[in-house]
Amino acid sequence: LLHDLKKGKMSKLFIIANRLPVTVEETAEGNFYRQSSGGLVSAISAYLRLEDSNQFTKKIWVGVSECAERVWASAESVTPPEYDFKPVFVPPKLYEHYYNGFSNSVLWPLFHYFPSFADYQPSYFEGYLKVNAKFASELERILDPKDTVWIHDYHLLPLAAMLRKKFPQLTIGFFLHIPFPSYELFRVIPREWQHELLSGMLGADVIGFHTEDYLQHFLTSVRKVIKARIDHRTISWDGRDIQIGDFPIGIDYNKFQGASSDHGVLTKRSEYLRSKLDKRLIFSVDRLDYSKGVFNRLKGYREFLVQNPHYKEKVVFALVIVPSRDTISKYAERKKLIDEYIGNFNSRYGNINWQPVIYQYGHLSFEELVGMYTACDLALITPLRDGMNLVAKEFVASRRDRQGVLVLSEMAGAANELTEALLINPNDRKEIAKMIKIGLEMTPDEQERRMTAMQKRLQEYNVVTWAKEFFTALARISSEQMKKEPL
Ligand code: GDG
Repeated sequence: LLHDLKKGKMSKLFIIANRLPVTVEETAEGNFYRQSSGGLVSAISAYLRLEDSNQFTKKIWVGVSECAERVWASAESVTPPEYDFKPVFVPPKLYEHYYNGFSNSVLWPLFHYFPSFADYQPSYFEGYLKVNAKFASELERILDPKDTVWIHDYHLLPLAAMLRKKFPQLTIGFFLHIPFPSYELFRVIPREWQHELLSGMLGADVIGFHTEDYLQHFLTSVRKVIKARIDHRTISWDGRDIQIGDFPIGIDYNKFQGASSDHGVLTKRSEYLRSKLDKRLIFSVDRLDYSKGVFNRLKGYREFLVQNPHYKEKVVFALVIVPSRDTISKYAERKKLIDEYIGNFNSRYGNINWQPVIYQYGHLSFEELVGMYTACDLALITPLRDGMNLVAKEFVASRRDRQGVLVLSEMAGAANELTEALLINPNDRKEIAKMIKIGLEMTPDEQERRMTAMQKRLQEYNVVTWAKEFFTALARISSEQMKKEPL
């Protein structure tokens, strides 16, 4: 009790992520906040809307603003948000080095096992540290030592240690949304940087990963690079104990189950069902990213058509690619290659009446997304590497009819939980082809059996369970830490 009193119950929660969950839209009527989408934003906003997060006196999301300070200041809120925003303004050149540079041209490719795509420019790393220091100095002005800070993702690996220096008592959690790679990959980063990144993460009290494998890889790197003492899931470093845990991120299950009977979703669903006529429908949606395995997917589908010519004109593959990071050359090049590949595919395998691939390069509205999840016969999700993959979980949660088949790459974190999916190796196009056929021919009873098992798991371990488990671990360690301090 004394420790509770000492810490006080009036704690604010700071969510710290690269981007804010809103963008400011400039219109003739004025500037308005608009909610943005993406894996991290969907998960954290779902938690912040819930009762459980009201244990904090205030909830503040801190992230880089996509617009200039002047535009931000002139924006009006359309719907009152459940939490506050604290924008961090970063000059464009510096942001370029931090975001397109170190975050997405070093850490992202390396952590997704694309070492040849990494570009180790010292200026990128300098920019990365500078932006992290900028976050730290902005936070120092508004933080109280009894607050709780939850830092997210690979853009902010050094931040926990920067904050720890200023606030030794602060409760800090860190969660990594992408894989942590094997030490053999991590060690290719210049040694000094390795040390800075790992010791940066160790500034937190709890460090969370999606899977046990990522956690083990991290421990190996800490053992080799930092030489800290490790006892099972506790690291002792710099006079403190740090807890490591696997917390597979969940989704807002009820939102997706409920959405399948929304008027807007049902309208979209019937539109899609009408336009596919008597054809079977395969669906996929992801950001334009080399880690998502779009070519492997298309090659697997082509193999399926070659091996099963009687499916020609009886199946269509709706492939949606959402623009992402298009100012990075590796991403822009990929867009061109995909366009060409699909053009060739359709002209060689299709005819005047039928296109085997329907391709959209653009964002779907929520109604279109769930309309597609519920109209398709099969979701084809084939990343080469993926921290978790929320699309797979959302597809399963949307299927109130308990029909539909999920073909999922075993390289996605989600494969650990969605074991009733048809799991494939994304490099094995013959296996992809085989599973498409098995999936399209699966009996309704078998589809229902698999869907029911997966839905039960997703309903039990949803986004709230995920956040609660993380906060429970954080509360436990911060109270233990406090017991050690003199009263
Ligand atoms: C990172 C990790 C990890 C996508 N397209 C549209 C749309 N989305 C929404 C989906 C889903 C989210 O964006 C994508 O989440 P993913 O998990 O599939 O992928 P990343 O963006 O790479 O997320 C990933 C995640 O963080 C969470 O930890 O699972 O491994 O890479 O929610 O629904 N939403 C709408 N239209 C679209 O066109 N409305």
